[in-house]
Amino acid sequence: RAIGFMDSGVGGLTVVREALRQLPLESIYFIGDQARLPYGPRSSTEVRKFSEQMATFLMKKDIKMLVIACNTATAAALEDLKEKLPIPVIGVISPGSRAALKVTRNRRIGVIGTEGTIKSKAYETAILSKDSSVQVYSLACPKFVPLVESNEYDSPVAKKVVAETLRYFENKDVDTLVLGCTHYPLLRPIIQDVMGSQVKLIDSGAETIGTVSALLDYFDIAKNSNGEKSKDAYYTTAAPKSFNQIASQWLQIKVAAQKARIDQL
Ligand code: DGN
Repeated sequence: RAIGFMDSGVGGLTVVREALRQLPLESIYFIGDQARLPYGPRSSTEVRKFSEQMATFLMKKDIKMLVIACNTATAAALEDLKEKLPIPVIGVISPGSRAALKVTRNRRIGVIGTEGTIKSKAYETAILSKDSSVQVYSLACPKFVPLVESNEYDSPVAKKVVAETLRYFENKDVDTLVLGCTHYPLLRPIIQDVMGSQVKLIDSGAETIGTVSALLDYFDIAKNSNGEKSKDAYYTTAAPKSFNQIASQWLQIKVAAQKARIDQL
């Protein structure tokens, strides 16, 4: 059985990339809800509803574990899906928070994400509940997801937007920055450049796959270790052309996504 991944768009592929690297024998079913992105500005009730629809779609494909490869959806729907689904459900926020605490030395942590994620204070809550002595500086970056989705993530426009947006951190002296949106690792080289090499970037998606791996062992959900892997499948609710382009480039494999119609979710 496959591991299911869901996101509002191509961002979740940054988590899939880590899964392909760290768990090469696991099959992957991915769905991106590109027809309804961005999720960032939507209400949590709406994001919860869309997340449930995507989870139901993947459950019908018979998955053994669900990764909510989207911070916005994790903040809005993790608890709900954990309660409703009979399989383990993993979000990206807790692993990202743990990693930030492990890495920071001066105990000043920055978090960037969508409006939905930042408004929910999910990172602050997760970080401070583990260690209340750290300072957390959070910033919503609503311009970043559209840059990534339009395949502009290494363009001069992207450089300008990222530099302007992250100016907020100029006097915050953070030594660690959580990329609290799964789209942001595609902007990683630019973000690193703007923040300076002394700031450590946390890719919450990459951290999440470590948790997935541990859970596969813990629940003894047969890690596919017989050397065979069934075919991965990618779905998007929009026309697959742009998805395929970004996915093939980012994952370095040929991706031919199928269209999942919203009215069939
Ligand atoms: N990739 C999603 C996240 O991690 O929050 C959100 C992208 C969006 O729809 N704005």
